[in-house]
Amino acid sequence: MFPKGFRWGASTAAYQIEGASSEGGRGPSIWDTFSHEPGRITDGSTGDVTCDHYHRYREDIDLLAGLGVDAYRFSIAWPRIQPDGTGPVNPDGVAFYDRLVDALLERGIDPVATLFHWDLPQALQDRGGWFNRETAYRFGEYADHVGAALGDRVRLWITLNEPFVHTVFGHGFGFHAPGEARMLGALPTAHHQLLGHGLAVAALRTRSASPITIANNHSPVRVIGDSDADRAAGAAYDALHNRLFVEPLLGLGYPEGFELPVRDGDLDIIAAPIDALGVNYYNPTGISAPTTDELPFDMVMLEGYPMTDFGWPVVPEGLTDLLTDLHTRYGRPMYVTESGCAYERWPEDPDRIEYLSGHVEAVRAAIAGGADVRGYFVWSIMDNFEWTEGFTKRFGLVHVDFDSQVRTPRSSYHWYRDFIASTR
Ligand code: PNW
Repeated sequence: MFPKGFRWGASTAAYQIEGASSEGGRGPSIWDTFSHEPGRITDGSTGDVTCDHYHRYREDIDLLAGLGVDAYRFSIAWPRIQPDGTGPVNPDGVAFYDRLVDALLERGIDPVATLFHWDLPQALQDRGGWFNRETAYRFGEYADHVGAALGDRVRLWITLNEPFVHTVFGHGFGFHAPGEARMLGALPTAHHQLLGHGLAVAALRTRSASPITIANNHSPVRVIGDSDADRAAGAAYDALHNRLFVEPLLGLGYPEGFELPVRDGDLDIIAAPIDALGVNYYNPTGISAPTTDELPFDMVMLEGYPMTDFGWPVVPEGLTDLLTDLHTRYGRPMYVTESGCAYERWPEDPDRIEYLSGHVEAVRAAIAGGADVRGYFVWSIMDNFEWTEGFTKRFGLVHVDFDSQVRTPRSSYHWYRDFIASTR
C-alpha cells in the first residue's frame, strides 16, 4: 500500500509547453537562442509555440483534473517574471502564473512550482550566465519575487531542476543551451547553481510556509567490469551524478575530487535547510574504467533490457535501488519528481503502461523497505518540446498534434487515472 497522504502527480516545464515566447512581456531565454541556431535541434523545431499551453492552460488543467492527480508540477519561466533577469517584476508574467495557480486550486490540484527549469534569461547569459557568480544572487532575487507573488498558494517549491543535467549537457557537452562544451570546466556552473539554490531557499522562507525541495536527476551506477579501475570509475561517476548536487545541500560539503570556486560562507548558504529531496529517475548508467583521459570514467550502454523510443533502458528495479540507497545515505523524505518514458504510439501505448506500472511498483517496494517517499510525478502529462530532440520524442500521457493543437489521451492516461483511483 502507499502511505496516507501520498501525492500522485504529473510534471511539465515552461519552455517545453508554454509557447507564446514573445507574448506577455516575456524576454528571451537561452533556450530561445539555442533552439533558433541551425543544427542544434534534431528536427529544427523550437519552443516558440510548442503546446501553446500559455493560451490553452485551462484545457490542460481539465486533463489533469480528469486524471485525478493530487498535484501538478510546472515551472515558472524566469524571463516572464523578469524579462532580462533583474529588476522589478513584469506584471503580465506574474498574472499568467496567478491564473494558472488559481485554476489549479479551483480544481483541487496542488500547485508545485519549479523556479528554474533551464530557461535562463538571455540577458544574464550575456553576462556569463551560471559561470558568473552574480547569477546566483540574481536567482535569489527572482525567487523572492516569485515567493511574494505566489507564496500563499504554491504548495511545494522546487528551486532547480536537474542542475546535474544543466551543468553536464548545457555547459560540459554542449548538447543543451547555452551550448558550452567545456567538459569538466563546466563545474563552476554547478557551484553557482547550488549557491543560487541556497539563496532562493532563504528568500522563499520569508515569503511562504510551504515546503521546499530541489529536483535532482539521479542514476544508480552499474559498474561494468570487475577490476579495481572499473569500481573506481563507478565511484567517480556516482560522486558526480548522485552526490555532488545533494551532499552540500545537506551540510555534508562537496564530495572529494571536484574543483569548485567555493568562497568562505558559501557552504553555509547552500546548506539552508530543505524539507525533502526530489528525485528524477529515468534509467541506471553503466560505467567502466576510462579509455581516454577526458573523463575519469567511460559510459557504457546497458544491455539486456527493453528500450524506450529514446534508446533508454527500461529498468524499474533501478528506482527501488536508487530510493533505497538515497534513504540509506541521507534518510530524508523524498518525492519522485519525474518518471516516464518516450514512446511514439497512440492512442494505444501499452509500452508506457508497462513502464509506469513497473515504476510505481518499484516505488511501493522502496517504501516497503523503509524509504520515506511522499509522491510520484509522471513526466509528462502531455507530449512537448523535448529539448535537443524537438518534437521527435513523446513522453505524454496525452498525445499532442503540434499542427492542430488537438490533445488526445493515450491509453496510459486512462491507466494512470484508474491506478490513482485504486490507491484511494
Ligand atoms: C529531464 N539524461 O531531462 C528533464 O527534467 C525534462 O525536462 C525532460 O523532458 C525529461 O527528463 C526527459 O528527457 C533529462 O540523458 C535529460 O540523463 C537527459 C537526461 C536525463 C534527464
